[in-house]
Amino acid sequence: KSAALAAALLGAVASAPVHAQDGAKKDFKITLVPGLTTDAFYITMNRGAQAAAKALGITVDFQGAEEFDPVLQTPVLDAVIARGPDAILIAPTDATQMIEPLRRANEAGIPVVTVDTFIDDGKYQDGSGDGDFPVSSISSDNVLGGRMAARAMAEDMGGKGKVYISNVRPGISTTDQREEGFKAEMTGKFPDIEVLDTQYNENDASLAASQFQAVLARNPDIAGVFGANLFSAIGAGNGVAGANKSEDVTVIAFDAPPSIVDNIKSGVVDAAIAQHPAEIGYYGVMTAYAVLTGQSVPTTIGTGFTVIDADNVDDEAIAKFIYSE
Ligand code: T6T
Repeated sequence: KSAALAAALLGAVASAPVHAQDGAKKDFKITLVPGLTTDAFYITMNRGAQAAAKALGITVDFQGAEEFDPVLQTPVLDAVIARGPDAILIAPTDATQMIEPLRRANEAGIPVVTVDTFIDDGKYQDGSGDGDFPVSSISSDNVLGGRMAARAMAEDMGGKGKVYISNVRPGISTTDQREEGFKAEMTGKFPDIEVLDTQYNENDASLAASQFQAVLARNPDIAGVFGANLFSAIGAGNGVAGANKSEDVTVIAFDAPPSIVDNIKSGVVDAAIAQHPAEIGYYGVMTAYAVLTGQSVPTTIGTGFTVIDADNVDDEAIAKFIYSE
């Protein structure tokens, strides 16, 4: 029966009318606007985007600011819109503040796909919210990632002790969701772990490191730090190592640049929740291409995680999840 159904479906595909846009322009130009240009996470995302561009025979360029800041990202975006690419992939640096700048792209007829971070509630094309217009959101499930970080931390700490989250700033969809997931998991499943106030570091690893010293001074029994993104995690690791506290303090990192991998090998970082940024870039470009060639697309695409720790850090299968620089 199922063979007959499959044959019927194949027949239907084979006899489907040729899409009206086949034979139309295909040498599309897409711009990828990262959260910032000098971040291994976005550099890796661009690697995936370039792989997709090559497969499709189209062009993707990478234009961004040097810091993760909506005030700096907006003029970059305006300049990109003025050049009129066929589509924009963007990691918006603030869920609310980037809605109006991105509306200008939409009004200029340029399809917008958000990658990594999102605007508004991240649920697009559902008829609700000011930022409903992007065609798709391609990202990690950051609430889940935060929960995974909490589980890794609780396991390493034996389920009890004081911890805090080192985070960038409120208003960023990804890092807000990681914090939400981390706290929900700790509150719901690990009642003997106390989560202290979050320390916001403005994406500055040095500030994140000095914040560890300050938290340690107030809480000599601090037992864990969750670095909720690459710079927070590098700072947390440096702060803990600088205070000679690696034996007593569990560090869980979000993101997996080479320096965090080195810190796992040396025992400063206990585990990293690696995102799959190359997948985000690859599927972001594929999604934009689908839209440009008249296909319908999923409004959200979720990419996965790989947990890296001392047990698997040297495995061959892990190497492809270490970010490029
Ligand atoms: O963690 C990533 C990204 O997912 C987040 O939105 C911002 O920070 C990073 O780029 C790492 O620095």
